[in-house]
Formats: sequence, structure tokens, C-alpha cells
Amino acid sequence: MARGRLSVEAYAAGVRAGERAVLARAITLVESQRADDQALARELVAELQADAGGSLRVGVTGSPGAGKSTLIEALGLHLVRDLGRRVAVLAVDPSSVRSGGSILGDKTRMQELAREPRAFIRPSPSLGELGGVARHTRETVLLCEASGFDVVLVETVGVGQSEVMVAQLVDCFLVLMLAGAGDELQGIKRGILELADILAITKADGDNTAAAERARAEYALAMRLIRPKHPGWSVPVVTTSSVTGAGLAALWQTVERHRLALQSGPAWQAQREAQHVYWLWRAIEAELMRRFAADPAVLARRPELEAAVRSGRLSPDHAAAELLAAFTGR
Ligand SMILES: Nc1nc2c(ncn2[C@@H]2O[C@H](COP(=O)(O)OP(=O)(O)OP(=O)(O)O)[C@@H](O)[C@H]2O)c(=O)[nH]1
Ligand SMILES: [Mg+2]
Repeated sequence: MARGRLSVEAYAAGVRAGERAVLARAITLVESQRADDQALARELVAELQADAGGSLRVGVTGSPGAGKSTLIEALGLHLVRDLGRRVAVLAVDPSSVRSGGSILGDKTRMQELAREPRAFIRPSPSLGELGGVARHTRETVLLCEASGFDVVLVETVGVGQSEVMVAQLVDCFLVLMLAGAGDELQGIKRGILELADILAITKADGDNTAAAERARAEYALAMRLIRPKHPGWSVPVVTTSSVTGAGLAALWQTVERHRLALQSGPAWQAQREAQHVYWLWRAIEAELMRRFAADPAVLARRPELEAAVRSGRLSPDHAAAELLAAFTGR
């Protein structure tokens, strides 16, 4: 594929026609940090907005090694081969953001799914801060939808803020738990459980089958103590094995049941609307921070104020007020 940019019309036509090479280039454009690319990307996203929104967006999170990628591949193959769906797989990966590398691992792990013509796999962008990566992932979801994918799966590691952001990108948030990992019912994972729409105990196979069933029962009890995210939807706890395939079809039926439950009332639309507003404010925050950090008056006072804060001569609040005053000129 030649380098260089297409026109907005050419990107939009290629994306709409389902041309994967154009879709991939459009995503690269959306992820670009260059100001001229960003302006073009904004136009493209606006152009395709009306074609987007039609997929079922599912977030998949869980601790490192919980089996997210393996489950996504197995579930993706089920969706593509048995149910005739078109599946896009995206990732928001804070560790790759930190290291500046890309998650090659996931691409190689999902080799079988990657070969399916009805699947599209895009690893996490390797540049930028987490908020930016998540914002771009949101736009990538829209591009995939405009390209005809009707299921979008987003993988993220549940170790920090990334799962909070991914929860704001998806309709259904799937949390994976390992049996016997020592974190059951200890409250460590409370924050993540509050985000869950469905809980799956993974690797329920072989020697681990009984432990997984026990964990399922324990989590089912624990979930009763968590404030429900949507009234009328109590979080199901299921077991899955990506090795034997047990529970995967049932898991997908549960995802579809969640969709129907939300769509039978105002919850589905209300959630998407609240997400739009959430991303409006993330975009404003990011742009304000960019302008603030580049502002000459701020740059001029920053070293002196940071030094004063570091040495304890000035409180952080006081210094912040001075820098903000320098920024706004008041
Ligand atoms: N027995 C068994 N092993 C599994 C299953 N799913 C995944 N594994 C193994 O668990 C390990 C981690 O799986 P991954 O799918 O890479 O886990 P992940 O959550 O994506 O990990 P990170 O992306 O590194 O956070 C791999 O060695 C898998 O082969 C399963 O259902 N059963
Ligand atoms: Mg993974």
C-alpha cells in the first residue's frame, strides 16, 4: 500500500465499500498525531457518522493472562463461522502505551481469526497517552461500523484506568476472572465488578473445571452486593473454556440477551448518549491540556513555580492558580 493520504471522499468510499486496506489506512489516519492528519480524520469521522452506530460493541477486560485474547479469538470464530457475523477486534493496551511497542502478541495469538475474511483485527496504537488511545479507539469503532462490521470486540487489561475508558466505549462490558487466582471476594476487584455487565470465569476446563464452578457460585453471590449498573439487569456469572469451547455460545447468547434487555427500555439509548457526552469532555480536556502545555506564558512561569512546589515553598494549589492565571491572562 502506497504511503500518502487519500481525499476524505476516497477514504469514505473505501470504508463504506468494506475495503479492508482503506479501512486500515483510515484507522492509521485517525491514530496519527500530526495536526493536518487530525483535521482530515475529523472530517472523515464526521462524514461517516451517519453510517456508524449499528454494531454491538463489547468490551473484554480481565487481569493479565486471564484469557482475554484467547476468548476473543474463540468467540470471534464462533460469531464469524456459526452465526455469520462480521467481527472487528480492537485493543486498548496501556502497557503498550507505556513501552511504546505494539501488542504483536495479540495479533499472533489471534492468527486463526485474522485469516477469516469476515474478521478484522487491529492491535492497539503504539503512540500516545491512554486517553488519546481510547479516544482514537472510539473513532476506530465508528469506522469499523461504517465498514459493515456488526460486532466490535475491544480488549483491554483491567489494571488501571483503561477499563474505565473502554466501559465508556461499549454497550456491553464483559469481565473475565480466573478461578483460584486469590482475588475472589476480597474486594480488590470491586471497582471492576461495578463496571461489569457479564462476568465470565475463564479456563473452566481440565483440572480447573471444579474450581471454576466454585468461583462462579461465589461471584454470583458477591455480585448481589454490587450496585446494579442498569436497573432490571442483574449481572450473570458464567464459566467458559476457550480450549474446549464450553460456554462460549451461551456467553454470546447472554450478550445478546443483555442487548435486548437494554433495548426494551430507555437504557440502551441513554447509555450511548451519556457516552457521547463523556467523550466530548475527554476531548475538551485533551485539547485544553495541549494548549496549556504549549502556552508561552505558562512555559515562562513553569520552571520557577514547579521548583517552588518541589521545595515546599508554595502549595500545589497556589501554583496551579498562578499558572492558570498566566494561561487565561487573568
Ligand atoms: N486451559 C486453558 N488455558 C487458556 C484458556 N484461555 C487462555 N488460556 C491460556 O492462558 C494464557 C493467557 O491467555 P491470553 O488469551 O493471552 O490472556 P490475556 O488475558 O489476553 O493476556 P494479556 O493480553 O497478556 O493480558 C495462554 O497461555 C492461553 O493459552 C482456556 O480457556 N483454558
Ligand atoms: Mg491479550
